Amino acid sequence: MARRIDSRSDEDDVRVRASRHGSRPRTRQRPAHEDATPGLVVAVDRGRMTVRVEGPAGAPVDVTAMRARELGKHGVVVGDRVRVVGDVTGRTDSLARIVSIADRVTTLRRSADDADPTERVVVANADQLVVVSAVTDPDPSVGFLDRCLVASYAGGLVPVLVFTKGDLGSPAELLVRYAGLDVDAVVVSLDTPVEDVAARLAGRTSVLVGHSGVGKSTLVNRLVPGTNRATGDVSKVGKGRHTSSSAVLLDLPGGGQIIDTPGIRSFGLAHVTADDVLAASSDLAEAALDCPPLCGHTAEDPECALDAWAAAGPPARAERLASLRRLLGAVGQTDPAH
Ligand SMILES: Nc1nc2c(ncn2[C@@H]2O[C@H](COP(=O)(O)OP(=O)(O)OP(=O)(O)O)[C@@H](O)[C@H]2O)c(=O)[nH]1
Ligand SMILES: [Mg+2]
Repeated sequence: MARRIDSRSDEDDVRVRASRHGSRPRTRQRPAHEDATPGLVVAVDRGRMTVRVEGPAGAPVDVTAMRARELGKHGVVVGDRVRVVGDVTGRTDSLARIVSIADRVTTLRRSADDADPTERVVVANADQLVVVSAVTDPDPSVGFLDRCLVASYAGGLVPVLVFTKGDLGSPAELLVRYAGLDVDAVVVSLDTPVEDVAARLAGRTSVLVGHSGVGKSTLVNRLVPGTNRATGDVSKVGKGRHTSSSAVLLDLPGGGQIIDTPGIRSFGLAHVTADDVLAASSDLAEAALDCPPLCGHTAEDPECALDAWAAAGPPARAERLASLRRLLGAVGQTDPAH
């Protein structure tokens, strides 16, 4: 098939317009910014981004940047790989412009709440979602944990559960609840080392999510020595107080990166389907090919092929299916009470 190839370059595409100030060539498309500097968004704070670029000596330099108008409505989140132009020295009061955003490899999304089911991107390009829950203080919300796991599968991230405050209570009930899923779970407390967590984070980009006060920033401070993320008083949680107010990416000493995020109360899944979740498990996704169209894969779906899949294997399969169906119960919800 013949294809028309448009060989004009951006520079050819120039309109000349007379103005009060004389004629000035105007490009319809902006230059391609081939000389733009690549960088990684490590923080976003009210429209101002911190972009980490490689400085002249090869050392990382943090540059403050804004979105260029040509990005349109495309948002920029922590973890985005971008290109910046302008002042990339990182000097005080310098400002660069983000002119392009690379396609995201993974996208952790959540919908805000019932009144506003708009999808929000939490972070980009993370490969692991660390779902943090305290054993107690604040009390765990298993519904919330389930929804985080669903978002993780739907967004292409590998989930890990971290139960904090093991010094204040027993994690046994939580561990039993999630044993049927193929999810790694770690228990931490202030009086034990964080090596187990560090080992799971090495070489990966992980994002921490969880309710306010569960100990995300406390964990980050322990994992990245020299970091001083503010940590808060749990008694103030629930009164509109979040200790951390924006997401921040930090380098881990053992390689890899960790992203601390502000506590969230809910994890709406308005845009997730049962098949998005199943897609994360190749064996289940394959078994589900025999399901009728639009099968929701729940126990109430009469011809769901996953029942036959479970019956044909060892008892662990039935347990896994039951766990998965519990998670699927959260699919399609915007802002459940908990
Ligand atoms: N006893 C005990 N307290 C902990 C543990 N981890 C964190 N804390 C305390 O829990 C409180 C809240 O910790 P933060 O690290 O601020 O919690 P966060 O998840 O970052 O909260 P937000 O930033 O609001 O989302 C602080 O007082 C911590 O000292 C733990 O393992 N055991
Ligand atoms: Mg915090």
